[in-house]
Amino acid sequence: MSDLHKSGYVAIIGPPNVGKSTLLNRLLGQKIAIVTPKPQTTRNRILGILTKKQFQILFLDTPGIFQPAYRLQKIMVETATRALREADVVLVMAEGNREPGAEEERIIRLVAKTKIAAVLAINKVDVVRDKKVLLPLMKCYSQRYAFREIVPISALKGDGMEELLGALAKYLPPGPRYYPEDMITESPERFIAAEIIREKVFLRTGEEIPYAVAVKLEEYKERDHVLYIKATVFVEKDSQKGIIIGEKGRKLKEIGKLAREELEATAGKRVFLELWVKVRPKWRQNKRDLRFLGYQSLG
Ligand SMILES: Nc1nc2c(ncn2[C@@H]2O[C@H](COP(=O)(O)OP(=O)(O)O)[C@@H](O)[C@H]2O)c(=O)[nH]1
Ligand SMILES: [Mg+2]
Repeated sequence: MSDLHKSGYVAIIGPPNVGKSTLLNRLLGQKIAIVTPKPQTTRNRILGILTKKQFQILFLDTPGIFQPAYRLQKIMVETATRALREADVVLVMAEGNREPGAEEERIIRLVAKTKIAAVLAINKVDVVRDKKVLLPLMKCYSQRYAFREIVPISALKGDGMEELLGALAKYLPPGPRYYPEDMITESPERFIAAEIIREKVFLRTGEEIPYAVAVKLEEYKERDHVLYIKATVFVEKDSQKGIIIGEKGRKLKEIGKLAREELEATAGKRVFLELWVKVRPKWRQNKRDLRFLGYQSLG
């Protein structure tokens, strides 16, 4: 390995729904983080490892940064700000069809406090009709903060990925690989399975339901090339339980089918999925419930 090899942590930071998880999956060429059109999909810190000849980037996908209202949201925002503080390079994400507002300002202030090298990616340029607006927007951001580089991208289409990686690699510290080159993430398969189920709940329910949902894996075992997965979908109220189960259990069946299909594709084997719905009042506020469901304040 040459002396030039670089490696380090890149925290992906931004407001909810800007495309952080989409970008992580795109860069890795594999889905390790769930993505939905709804804000606050990601709740944990997710490590994605990208190994190239000259560098290894340890991406930290994070929940969005926003004003938290309840304990789960506080843990989410804490998780993001902590990843930000621990990073070697910060990748701030913004949207191409949005002027910087209060959310963006708040994030810029947090980044400024750390003094860590920051690269700005302006995402979703595929939906920016008039590309002429990008230049003034980039200028506007550069006046607000000394970003080392500003790169327009489309995480969805894969545009600007090489430019972005080049920009990030420039500011990585020299160092050896931290992880084996064939490793993509540290997330256990069980975690990803629970996340896939949660993603399908997010996609198939509206209003407040997604935010009141947590998924806990009860069983994950392989027998005769078949994966048996049993999971509980937790909600806060009976009414939410009713909506998720649906008329004659149709909604839950639909969620289960979507999840099973993706789990089978990911695992490359048949999956037998059993889903249960349980009510746990106010779990989003309760410390013990949150810990039980895998949401823990990192300090
Ligand atoms: N048009 C467009 N949509 C995108 C792009 N990147 C992400 N999205 C969409 O934005 C929504 C939120 O994406 P997600 O990755 O979950 O955002 P996160 O909350 O920042 O992690 C999803 O519906 C994505 O499909 C992009 O480059 N272009
Ligand atoms: Mg996300």
